[in-house]
Amino acid sequence: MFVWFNILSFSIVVFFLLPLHSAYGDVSYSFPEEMKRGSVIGNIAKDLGLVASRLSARKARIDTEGNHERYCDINLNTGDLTIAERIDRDGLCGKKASCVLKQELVLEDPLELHRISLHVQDINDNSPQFKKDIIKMEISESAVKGVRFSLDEAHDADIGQNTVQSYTLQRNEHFILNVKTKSGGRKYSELVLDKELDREGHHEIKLLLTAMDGGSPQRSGTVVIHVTVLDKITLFTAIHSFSNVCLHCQSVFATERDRWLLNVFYRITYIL
Ligand SMILES: [Ca+2]
Ligand SMILES: [Ca+2]
Ligand SMILES: [Ca+2]
Repeated sequence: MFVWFNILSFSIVVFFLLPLHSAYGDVSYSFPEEMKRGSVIGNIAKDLGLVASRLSARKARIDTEGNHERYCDINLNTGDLTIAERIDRDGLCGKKASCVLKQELVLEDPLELHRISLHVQDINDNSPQFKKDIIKMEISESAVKGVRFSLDEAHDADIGQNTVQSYTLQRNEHFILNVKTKSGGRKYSELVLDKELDREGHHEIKLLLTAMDGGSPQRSGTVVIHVTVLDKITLFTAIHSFSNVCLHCQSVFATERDRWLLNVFYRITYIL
């Protein structure tokens, strides 16, 4: 009698506790972000071995874990799991390598719970962007070949190959581009002086810098680099130390053909 009583007690405990505390099975789906509302992710009734025609009678519904948004819905006639809300991986998971949303399938009669994991894959729906439309730089014409200038990094809300992979610089006479990678894999670029500047040749240079991602189709973003070429400090100093060699100075200014320096020269002449 003692043995039978214990077996009976155990059976009662199991019968009442199992449906309340345990999910019968979990299911997961992997699909791209930004699918249209109503798109079918999979057939959850089939995947869990449920009879689709009984879903309505069993009051099947999708629930969220905690206070999260309900991202999917169930078609009670077919058992299809469908998209209920826009799923933007970039906004929901940022730079995380994996983006998993948790939902639940609840059947009320009899009570049955199944956890659903939605693995959201990144698509290339963002272009690289620079913080500003223009990068302003001032470089002296005394800068030597090989000198480097760091440029602002472009950002892209996507991940992996869909984020910034390379930069290109518009072809020009004076600068080349050096692309570098930070420890986390982020890419940025440097402007490298390849041929020395001459203010009298060009006192302003405009270059187009393009950042590209590695997605398909590829997306890009641009910024204008505006370089102002500054005069050599030595010439500027020469004007200030101007004393009794005015004719010599005139020849220097004439050779330089520099409008700004000539203005200074005329002013000094007037004082004299
Ligand atoms: Ca997105
Ligand atoms: Ca992108
Ligand atoms: Ca994306």
